[in-house]
Amino acid sequence: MEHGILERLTEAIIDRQFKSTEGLARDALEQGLGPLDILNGALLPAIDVVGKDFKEHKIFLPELLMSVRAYENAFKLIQPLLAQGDYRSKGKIVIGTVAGDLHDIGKNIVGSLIQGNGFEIIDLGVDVKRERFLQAALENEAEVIAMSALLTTSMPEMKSVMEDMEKQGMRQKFRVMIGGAPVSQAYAKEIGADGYAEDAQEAVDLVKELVKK
Ligand code: B1M
Repeated sequence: MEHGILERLTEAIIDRQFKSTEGLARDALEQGLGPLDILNGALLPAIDVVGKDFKEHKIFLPELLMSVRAYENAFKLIQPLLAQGDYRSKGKIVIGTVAGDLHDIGKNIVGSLIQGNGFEIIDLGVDVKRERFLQAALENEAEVIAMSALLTTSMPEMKSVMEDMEKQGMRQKFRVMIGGAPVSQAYAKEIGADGYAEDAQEAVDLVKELVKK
């Protein structure tokens, strides 16, 4: 199996070559690599590097945005493949990034993998106002509300959604799961969520558990 292609794709994302990354991802697929090989072998390691460079002020927001665009050009090619799976819906999941937060790379991976495992995803996008989660879950008769947050400043929105559910007497109607870099199991417990997942695979396992209950 050709490994050079994953390294080239990783470097292209880090080097902000957003015009070449879709083609490189296509080449990787044509060489027989699977969507998860590409995600775990190139896309996520590249975001890790640019994330560290951003934190250490080696790159600034415009450069970070260009790397994200390079990532997205490759991800949009593999996303439908990640989401392919058993289409008899095992349950409906409403997912979104909480209000005040525009980060969606992790949320999109989590949503795609959950969908690929046979669940129906209702993706509300980013900066989702708190009332929208509950409204969408009711409209779609969803089993689970899944919230993502990447900012310490947006995390408290998760608690507000829980409080709104309580106030409206809807807490028992839906299972709630949360995730994102600053979120933790302890925080899930603190706000009364039903579960926390550290990464996309854990999120899939958690959804399966929650829907069983
Ligand atoms: Co921003 N950003 N960002 N950013 N950004 C972080 C999060 C930060 C840690 C960087 C830093 O300073 N070191 C920092 C937050 C600090 C904090 O609050 N503690 C930060 C900041 C400060 C900001 C801005 C304020 C910067 C500014 O404007 N000065 C601004 C805020 C904008 C806003 O949201 N209102 C901002 C903007 C941006 C971009 C737009 C440039 C871009 C986002 C683009 C996009 O998402 N479309 C961006 C990026 C890319 C990052 C970093 C570099 C990477 C995040 C990422 O996508 N990681 C990030 C630093 C870092 O994490 N190293 C950073 C890859 C992704 C696969 O991981 O999202 O953690 P993650 O998802 C994982 C798990 O967390 C989990 O599974 C996923 C897959 O394994 N998971 C779930 C996620 N959601 C889940 C939900 C679940 C279960 C699991 O169930 C529901």
